[in-house]
Amino acid sequence: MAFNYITREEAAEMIQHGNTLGLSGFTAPGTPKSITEAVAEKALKAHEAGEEFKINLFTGASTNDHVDGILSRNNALNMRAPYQNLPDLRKRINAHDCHYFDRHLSEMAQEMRYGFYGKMDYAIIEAADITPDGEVLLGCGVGNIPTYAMMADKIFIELNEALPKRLYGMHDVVLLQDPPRRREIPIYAANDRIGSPILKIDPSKVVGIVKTNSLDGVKSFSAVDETSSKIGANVVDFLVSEYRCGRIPREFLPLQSGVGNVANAVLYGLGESKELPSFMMYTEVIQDAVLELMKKGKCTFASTCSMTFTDDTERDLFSNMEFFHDKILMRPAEISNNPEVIRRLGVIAMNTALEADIFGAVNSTHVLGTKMMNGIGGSGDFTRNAYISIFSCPSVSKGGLISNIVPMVAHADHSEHSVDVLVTDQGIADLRHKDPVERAEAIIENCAHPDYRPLLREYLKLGRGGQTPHSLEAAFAFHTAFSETGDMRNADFSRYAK
Ligand code: 0RQ
Repeated sequence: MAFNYITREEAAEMIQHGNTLGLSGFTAPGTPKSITEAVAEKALKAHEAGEEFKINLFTGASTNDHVDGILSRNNALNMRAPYQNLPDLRKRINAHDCHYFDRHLSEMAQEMRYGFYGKMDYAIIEAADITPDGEVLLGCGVGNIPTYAMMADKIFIELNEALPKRLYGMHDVVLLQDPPRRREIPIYAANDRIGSPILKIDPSKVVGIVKTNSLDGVKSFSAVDETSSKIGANVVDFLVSEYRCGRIPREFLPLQSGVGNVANAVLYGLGESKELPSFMMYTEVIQDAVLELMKKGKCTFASTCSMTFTDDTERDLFSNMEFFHDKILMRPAEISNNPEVIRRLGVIAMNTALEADIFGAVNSTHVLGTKMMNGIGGSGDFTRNAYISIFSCPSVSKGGLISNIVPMVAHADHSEHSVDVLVTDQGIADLRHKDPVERAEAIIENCAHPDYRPLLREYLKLGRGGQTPHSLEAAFAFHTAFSETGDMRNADFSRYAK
C-alpha cells in the first residue's frame, strides 16, 4: 500500500480537541518528535481565539520536550499517564491543569486493552523503517506501542531518517493475550527472545507519514558527585558481600537499575569490581554506563524497554552496531517490567527513593508528601518482585535542610514488606530478617545523616507501643518543621513527650 507523506501541520490538523493519543517510546528514545509540537502550536492558536483545545496522552514512560515540554507550556494536556519527568508538566500536574494518573509501567498496556481508559483515536509511532504491508522497524524505545497501535483508530508514522536500518533484530515485539487466556511468558534467561523483530500494524490505519531526522536528545548526566559515588560504592559493597557468602548464585543474577546519577555510579562501581563476575541486565532502561560495561565485557547482555543514551553514546552505538547488535534487546514495557519474568529470573532491583522512613517504607513520588515529582515508573514492578530489592538515596537533601530518612514517609509507594535493603552515602541497612524496631535501629545508625540521628532516636522512644512503635502525633514532625521553619532539624519532639 502506498502511504501518504504529509507535514506535521497536516497531521495536527486532523487531531481534534478531546482526542486521545498513544505514543511509541519509553523515556526520550523511540518517542515521536514532531507532530506533537504542531499539536501544541494548534492548541496555542485555539486558546488565543478563545477556544478549548486539549488532548489526552498515553505514553510508555517519560517523553521529551517535543511532547510533554511544549504541550504543557501551551496547556494542551487534559489527561496524561503513566509517567513523566519534565518540570513544565510537573507544574501543570501540581496546579491541577492536567489530570495525571501515575501507574505501574507494566500495567498500562494491559489496562488499556481491558478497556479501563476508553478508546484511542491516534497512535503516533516513531519508526526507522516501514514496509508497504505495515511492518514497522521501531526506534530506540518500545514502550506500549504494540497495544496503542492495535487499539488506535488511526496511525501516524514519524519516519526518523537518523535511525539506522541495522536496528533490525534489536526489538522483541510481543502482544500478550488477556486473561483468562494468558499463557506463561517463556523468558527463562534475560537474553531469550520470544517475539518479532518488527511491529506489525494494519497499513489501512496509517493516515500519514511525517519525516524527521534527529537523535533522541537525552541530556548528559552531571559528573558523578561525591554523595552519588559513596552510595554507589555502598551498593557495590553490599552486592560483593552477598556474593561472597553465597546468597547470590556464582553465575550472578540479572540487574535492574533505575535512571539518574546514583544508578550510573552503581553501574560504574560494578564495572570496577574485581570480585563480581560479568552479568546480564533485565531492566527497563539502559543508560550510557551500560554501553561502557559492554565494551569492558562486564555486562554481556541487556534486556530493556529503551536505550536511554545521550546523543554521543547513541552515535557510538550506531557506528559500532556489529559489536552491540546482539547484546541488546528492546521489549514492550509489559515484558521488560513483567512481574512473572522478574521473579523467575531473580532480578536484583536497584531504585532510588525521595525519602524512606525508619521502618523501611519508601516514598518515590511525592515531594514532602503532596507535590508529584515524576511517578512510580517501573520501581514498583521491580521492587515487589525482585530477588533482592535495594533502595538508595542521599541521607540529606537541600544542603541538610531535609533529611531523606524520616520518622514516617509522607507518601508511601513501596511498603516495608517489599524493601530489603536501604543504602545512603552514610552506609547500608540490611532490613531482611529484622523486626520493625531492629529495622529502625539499623536505618538510624547506618543510613541517617549524623545531624538527624539524635532526633530519630528520640522519635523512636516516643512510640506508644505496638509492633511498629510510631507516635501518630509526632510522625510528621520533620515535615512540619520544614514547612514552618525551612529546616527539618528544628523538629521538636519534646512537646510530644509522654
Ligand atoms: O531537587 O532537582 O531541585 O536539586 O528532588 O533528587 O537526589 O537528584 O534524585 O534525580 O535520582 O530522582 C525518586 C525522583 C529521585 C527518581 C527520584 C529533591 C532533590 C532534587 C531530585 P533539585 P535527586 P534523582 C526507573 C525506575 C521513581 C521512578 C523510578 C524517580 C530532586 O528516582 O522518579 O524509580 N523515581 N523509576 O533535592 C524534598 C525529599 C527529597 C527532595 C530529593 N525527601 N524532599 N525534595 N529531593 N529528596 C525509571 C523509569 O521508570 C523510566
